[in-house]
This record gives sequence, structure tokens and C-alpha cells, in this order.
Amino acid sequence: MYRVAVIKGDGIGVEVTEAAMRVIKAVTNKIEFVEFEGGFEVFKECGAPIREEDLEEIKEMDAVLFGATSTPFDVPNYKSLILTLRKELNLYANLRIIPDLWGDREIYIVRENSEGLYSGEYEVNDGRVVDFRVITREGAEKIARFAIELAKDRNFKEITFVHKANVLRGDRFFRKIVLNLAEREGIKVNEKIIDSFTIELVRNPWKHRIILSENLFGDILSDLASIHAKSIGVIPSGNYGEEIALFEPIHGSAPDIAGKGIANPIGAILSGAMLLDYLGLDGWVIWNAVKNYVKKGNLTPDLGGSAMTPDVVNGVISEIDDQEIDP
Ligand code: 48Y
Repeated sequence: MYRVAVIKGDGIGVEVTEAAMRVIKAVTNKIEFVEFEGGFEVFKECGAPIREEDLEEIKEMDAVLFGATSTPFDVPNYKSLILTLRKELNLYANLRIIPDLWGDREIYIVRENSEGLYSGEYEVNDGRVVDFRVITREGAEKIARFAIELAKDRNFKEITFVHKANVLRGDRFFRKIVLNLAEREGIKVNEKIIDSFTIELVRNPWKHRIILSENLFGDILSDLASIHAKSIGVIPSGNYGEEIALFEPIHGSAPDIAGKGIANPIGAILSGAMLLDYLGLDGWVIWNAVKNYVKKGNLTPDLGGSAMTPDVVNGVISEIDDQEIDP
């Protein structure tokens, strides 16, 4: 039995996480879900986006399934729940899979998840604010290894490394580490400068199958690449550490459509598939079921359909029931 923490969060985070849990339960009975609260409401009560004792309990679990939260940026001292979890659980690698659900290809975006401009280190002086963009040897090596192992695992001979080494010292350091490791491991590195690469990612995305970058560049590139999946609502992600991993759709809490029952659950459902893969269970069953369903089923309004969230969940589950899997 595996123990998975569930944090549904705010807005559509609640609906899509429940959808993902239903789909996971249709594939396996080897998971026990334990729910935790987190976010702004918890912060108002205890001054942190998640309770200390809950965090300690979560650290002992096998994985985390996360929905979405909204982070107000005008509340002094509020710290984002997801950034807190990434830091506290040491989730150094963020893998986002941009799927072509109507075809048979994916783009894997590997984002460094704990350093760069998200270091949380800053200096405020009279009239001057400095955010530190931290790149460490250890952090760069770990994320480079993650991308290279992924390339080998998926039988890709090269990775695309996106940086701004022409301007930033940190990226010059990062670049050397990536090139050295890739050479030792027999993987080719296709180097791109972040600014001109954005044009390429819009025009000619599918030739870059594994894209590696630092934290903020990876954040922006993954939102941009989502246009190729037709909706940001279908993109799953995994945040991996050495002890535990957290899975979440990359979309936000979408307060404008929350509670209307029209949120696209596919990003959360595929995050569930990544979670199963991480635990050594049958994530591929969910991927197949989603792909079969989107080819013929009614989709949510973000994809031009008129389906409600539960319609998509039911449709995906009936595709699962049509597949032969070991219980
Ligand atoms: O997961 C994401 O890509 C989100 O954009 C978060 C980020 O910047 O990494 C947002 C963080 C937040 O607002 O709580």
C-alpha cells in the first residue's frame, strides 16, 4: 500500500484533484489518500501556508497529489504554498510534459526547481531591491543528470539546453556543467539562447523533445509551450526530490470558472498518471485512456467542447475499463 498526500488547494484545484483521484482509483487499489489543507486560509490561521505538523507527516509519505492555489502578491509575508512545498520537500526537478493528445509525441520540459531567481534570497536597501539568481554546482549537476537520464530512458540522443550564458555568469557556470556531464554520458546538447528560442518554441516546437533550463526560464517556457497542447488545462507535471515527489497540473486555480463544473481535469488526471509511474504502478493505462477519450469524446469548453468535468472523468474511466490491466 502506498500513502499519497492530497492537497486540493483553491478554486478549480478542488474539482480537478477529485477527478484525478477517481481516475487513479479506477486503475489501482494500492493507494491510500490522506488529505491535508494548505493555502491562504491556513496562513491566516497559523502564519504559514501549511501547518508544521502536516508538513512533517507529508514528508513521511510516498508522494503528493496537488491541485492549485492562488498566491496573492499584495499580502506582506505571505509565502506561496507550492513554493514552500518545493523547498521543504527538496523537490529539485520539475518535469512538465506537453502532450500532443491527438498525436503521438510529447515535449518534456525539465525546469530546475529550487534555485535561480526562486532562491528566496534577496537584499533590500533604500531604493534598491536585489533578488539573487543562485546557481550552485550541486543544483546544476542534479538537474543536468535528471534531464540526461530522462533522455536515455526515452531513447533520445540529445537534449536542448536553454540559457543566457552570453549575459549571465550563472548560466555560463551551469552551461559548463551540463556540457561536461552530457559528454560523459554520450548525449548531445543542442544549445539555445532563451530569447530567440521563444520564437523557435512557437514555430517549430516538436523537434525539441527534452528542454532543460533554470527555474524562471523553465517556468515561462512551459507556459509558452502549452499553446501546442491546445490548452494549459491538459498539462501535467511532477516535482521530484530524492525522497518524495509531488504531482500537479500546471494550470492555476482559475477563480473565474471555479465551481462551475467546467474545469478541464486532464492536466490533473495525467499528473495522476505521472504519480503512478513514479510509484512503479500503471501510469500508461491513464495516458492511453485519456488519448483514446480525446479522440472521440466531448471535451471541456477550453478545448471547444461542451463537456462538464465529470463527463470527461467518466469517459476516461470507461476507457480504462476497456483496457486489460492487472488489478
Ligand atoms: O508552478 C508554476 O509554474 C507557477 O507559475 C508557480 C511558479 O512560479 O513556479 C507560481 C507560484 C505561486 O504563485 O505560488
